[in-house]
Amino acid sequence: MSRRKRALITGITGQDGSYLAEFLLDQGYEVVGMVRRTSTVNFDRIQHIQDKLTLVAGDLMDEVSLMAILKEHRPQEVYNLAAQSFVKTSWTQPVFTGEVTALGVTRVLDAIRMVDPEIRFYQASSSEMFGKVQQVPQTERTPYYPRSPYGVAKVYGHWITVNYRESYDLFACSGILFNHESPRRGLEFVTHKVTYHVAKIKLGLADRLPLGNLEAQRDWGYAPDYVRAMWLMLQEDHPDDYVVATGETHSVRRLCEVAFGSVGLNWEDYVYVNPDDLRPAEVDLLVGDASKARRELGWAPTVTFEQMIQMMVEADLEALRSQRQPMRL
Ligand code: NAP
Ligand code: G4F
Repeated sequence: MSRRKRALITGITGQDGSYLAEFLLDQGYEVVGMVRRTSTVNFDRIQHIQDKLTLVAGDLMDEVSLMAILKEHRPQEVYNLAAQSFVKTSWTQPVFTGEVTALGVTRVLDAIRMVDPEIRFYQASSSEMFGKVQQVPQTERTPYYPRSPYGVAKVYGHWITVNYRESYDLFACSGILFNHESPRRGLEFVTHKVTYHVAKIKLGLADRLPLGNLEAQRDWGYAPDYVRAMWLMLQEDHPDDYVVATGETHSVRRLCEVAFGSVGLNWEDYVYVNPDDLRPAEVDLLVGDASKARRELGWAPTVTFEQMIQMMVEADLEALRSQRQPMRL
């Protein structure tokens, strides 16, 4: 039997899953990644490490597949990163979002409870749970007021994690992560939508950028910093919940200024408000207080907002120049 620690990641094909897989491999883990059966393979973000991973088919909609994976691969740690994660889509697919993003968490927890209750569990909770914020900045004690079907589903996922910890004594942690971005971010999210358009405009491949609410403010951090926090939580003596955030907030307008400014362009010459990009209900302001994570986990962010946006613009320019798909590597 191998002495290396083994971790299971759901959502390994996503932004965070790919960075967490890299991080755990560097820590000497065997990494098992759960992937959905799709008609077209979408392993772009993990292609470069695919030969070091064990990929297994499963779905958060299907508890049988989760139990089978746990029985066969016997991980000591499970990171549940899989979700329908795009807030806007949660209004057009609210039931599906609830099935995956909310009930999916119960399916994983229940599989753990039945197969091996010693497994340490990480749940990808979200600052979207704070919604119409009741306190500024937001901490682990701030009440939730979700503003989207996605936010509501994440509140369920959060509380079922707390409930299984208290009911069955599982080592179950919830990371309340504020927005985090990278060159691997999906193109539908605002940071990557902006940096990709900046790169296209700079190269003469586009001339306008439609956006929604320019006044929304977010606490944007760098994804590789955030996956480190997930791992740190599962190395503690006791399971707990932690806010992970930079403590700084910026508006979408400021994001545009920084991104266009990084290639010498004035954002106001290109950006226009497209009503289709507005949301039925908005989260106006998110800014997190990660003092508990700093104090107890020794966690701190290493990359500033400006550095990260610059990095994303450069990656998009590079990808477009070499005619690669921009969103992955
Ligand atoms: P992402 O890039 O959208 O990745 C989502 C992952 O979930 C993908 O691998 C996707 O697989 C998988 N997935 C979706 N439905 C599934 C299902 N039914 N069964 C199994 N897998 C499924 O998201 P991310 O940005 O990496 O975020 C990771 C997690 O953190 C998510 O739970 C998200 O809600 C949460 N979160 C993210 C942020 C952030 O700012 N990034 C902040 C707070 C919380 P496919 O590739 O097959 O679609
Ligand atoms: O980039 P976004 O789509 O991210 P959002 O809604 O904050 O959600 C992300 O962060 C959450 C953590 O708080 C995660 F849980 C979730 O999974 C996801 O990763 O939008 C950010 C802000 C919003 O206020 C939105 O209204 O940008 C505003 N925005 C303005 N124009 C836009 C656009 N967002 C998108 N996606 N596209 C636009 O054109």
